[in-house]
Amino acid sequence: MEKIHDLRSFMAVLEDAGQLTRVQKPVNLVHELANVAAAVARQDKGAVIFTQPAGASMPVFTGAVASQKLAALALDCSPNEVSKVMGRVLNPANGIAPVRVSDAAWKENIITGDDVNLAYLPIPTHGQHDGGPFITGAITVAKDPVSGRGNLSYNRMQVLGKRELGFNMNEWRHTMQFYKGQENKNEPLQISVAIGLDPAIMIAAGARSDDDELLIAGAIRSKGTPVCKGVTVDIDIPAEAEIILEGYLPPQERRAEGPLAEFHGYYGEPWQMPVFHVTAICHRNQPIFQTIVAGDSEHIYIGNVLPREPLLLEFVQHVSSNITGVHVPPYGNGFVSLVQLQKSNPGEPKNVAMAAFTSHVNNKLVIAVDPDVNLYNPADILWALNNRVDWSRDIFLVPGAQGHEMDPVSDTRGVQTKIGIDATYKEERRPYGERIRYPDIDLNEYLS
Ligand SMILES: Cc1cc2nc3c(=O)[nH]c(=O)nc-3n(C[C@H](O)[C@H](O)[C@H](O)COP(=O)(O)O)c2cc1C
Ligand SMILES: [Mn+2]
Repeated sequence: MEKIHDLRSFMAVLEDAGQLTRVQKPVNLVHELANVAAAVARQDKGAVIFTQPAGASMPVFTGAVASQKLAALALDCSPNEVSKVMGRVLNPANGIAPVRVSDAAWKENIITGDDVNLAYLPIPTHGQHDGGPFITGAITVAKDPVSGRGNLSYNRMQVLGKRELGFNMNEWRHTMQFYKGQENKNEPLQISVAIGLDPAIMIAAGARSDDDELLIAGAIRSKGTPVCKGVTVDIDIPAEAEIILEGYLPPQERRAEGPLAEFHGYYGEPWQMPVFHVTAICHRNQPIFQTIVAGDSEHIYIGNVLPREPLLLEFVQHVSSNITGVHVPPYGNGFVSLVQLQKSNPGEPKNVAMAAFTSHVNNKLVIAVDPDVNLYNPADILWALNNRVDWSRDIFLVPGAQGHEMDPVSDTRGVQTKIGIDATYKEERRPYGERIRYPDIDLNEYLS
């Protein structure tokens, strides 16, 4: 298999694996592109390249990491090894620092000054009630003006003008801390934005590290990410990106941006946010634009599934040596954790569920299942809930616990009730034999 080092080599890997859907039809960037991309993800047809969206100057790629299969291809492992590999690469001891190089692929085309115009980029309007076109599949590459360390993050950016983007960042983000430090000195924060990337960088940016998240991308590829200094900013930027935006966030400036489809499955509210003034657009020849369909599976995979599963595994293994798998399912919006175990004691699944809760504040529903239940198949999880749970004996509620403030059922401070469910088979109650199984068949052997 070709080694992945940029978006193009990843697309070649996807193509070989039959995991790249090509859409030649000139879809509209407003709603239609996102609708098609979300349908492709739902039907498990891999990532998508829109070769010629209507009126666009370049193709648009999306769905890089929208399923377990795709995450496995991105990480060069098998689907059931994903959480183990993430555990290895998120361990700070395994980080590999970026490597400075003198030239970058994206320096092939440099647009600066008055020539900068965001209309040049095919920025989609994704959801029906989104406030307008948003850059959602880009990585902010920033530098701490105090320590000089780098940082990766996702920040949705709404087009507000020819060279201005609303720049969303929550209070506790590293990039916000850098910005606040500059604002206190009445100085701007320089930033760069990389679009069209090796999925190692996309996955790394979804994690939060106290060090530069590019060390995680290095760990994924067992090789330091090549980085190159910007044209108008003093930041080390991944050299093999398709497109780079450079610019700054001036102090004391806020504008409304939003709403946008949020991770919990509703539209959010407009926020008052800093403004990104773009000073340069650079790109490779024949660039590929990349986007993420907000509120859909790729968003949850990168933000919740991949960065959280290693800690979930560590926490449940602390109370049980019988764990056979864990999964944070993307359809659970990051509120659900599944744990699979070969229990040796009737009380063990509930202890495992209690441990799972403590792995992340967002956990609201934890389900413990047996090894014969497929963690990646929602229908199998529902089968276990229906056929192995007595609702008064096998669940426990934790009222008044802390969850995510944006969880639609918690109060505005995130206070909510959590529920743990032992969905394992209780042999002592009523004996059953084996589950019905019609084994998987390669239909290519039967259909022609
Ligand atoms: C697709 C996606 C979009 C996101 N959008 C935003 C956003 O608009 N604002 C924000 O503050 N965090 C957003 N996040 C979360 C952060 O980017 C992410 O948690 C990151 O680790 C923050 O890193 P930092 O603390 O190093 O800045 C998003 C995450 C994902 C996966
Ligand atoms: Mn960080």
